[in-house]
Amino acid sequence: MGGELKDKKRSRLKGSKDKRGWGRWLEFKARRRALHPVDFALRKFMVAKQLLSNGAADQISLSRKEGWARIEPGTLPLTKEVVDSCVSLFHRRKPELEAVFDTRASKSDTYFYDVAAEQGFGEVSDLLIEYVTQPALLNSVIRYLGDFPIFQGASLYWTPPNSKAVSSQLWHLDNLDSRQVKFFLYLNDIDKGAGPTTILPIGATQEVVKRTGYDGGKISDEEVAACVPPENWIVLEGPKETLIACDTSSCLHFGGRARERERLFVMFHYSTSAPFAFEKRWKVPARNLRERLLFAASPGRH
Ligand SMILES: O=C(O)CCC(=O)C(=O)O
Ligand SMILES: [Fe+2]
Repeated sequence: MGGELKDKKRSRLKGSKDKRGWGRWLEFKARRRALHPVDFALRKFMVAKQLLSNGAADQISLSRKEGWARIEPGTLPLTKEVVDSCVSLFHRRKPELEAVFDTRASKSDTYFYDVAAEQGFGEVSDLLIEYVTQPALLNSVIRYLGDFPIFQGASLYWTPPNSKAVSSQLWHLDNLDSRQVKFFLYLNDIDKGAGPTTILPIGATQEVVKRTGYDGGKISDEEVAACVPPENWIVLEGPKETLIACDTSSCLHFGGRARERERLFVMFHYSTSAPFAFEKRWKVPARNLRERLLFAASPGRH
């Protein structure tokens, strides 16, 4: 039995041990920061400047204790505009997506599709940039991360009804960073039948990690339920225009078990700066220092 348990655990770990653990992260970040002193200083300056000049604009309260927040429709400026534009983009692209989806359907890891994967966000791009850089949103990210973040990108995810239980349809933690903020903006009403994202807050996650020895990869419903009963799982159902913020590196989560209806949402996320300083260069040219740091982009419009 011991061997069986070990094997099971090993298959879950898959070499992820090196990527986890606070000690390793702190060491890694300290090294990255030492390698990029100018970037580090600029980011510290921007945190202070951004929060001092725009503190009052905060509209999202993302607690470091819980690690997640629900932002109701009508709260954050530009939400409706982004939702309407992305829904139109989806409908324009849907005919070609269905063909792509058919060719991928036999692959077991396919249950959702990034509508912006090949052609980006097209004419919605400028609006989206405005949305993801607005102080009302950015300030909560800065406060949560304690750093001027790096924008890690945006996707427009379509989950057709499916009967799969693979990949991120299973409980897991993301391993992009020791801490990150991921947003899910709902483009349709997402109820149980549409496979809502389901999470555990930080405290409950830590309990599961402690009791199961989880150290990366996927973990079964049964293992999670043995620590936290399903009635305490947070099922993030919500109407169109709901915005969810979640630290998916610190909160166990899954989603996409859309058994009855399709699900459509925009996902965008921010990491701390240290692991990525100036290594990632977005196609978006920066108009100012804020965008340059946020997108780790080159200065200048062209
Ligand atoms: O499909 C979902 O709701 C969760 C996706 C996920 O695991 C992620 O974006 O990190
Ligand atoms: Fe995830």
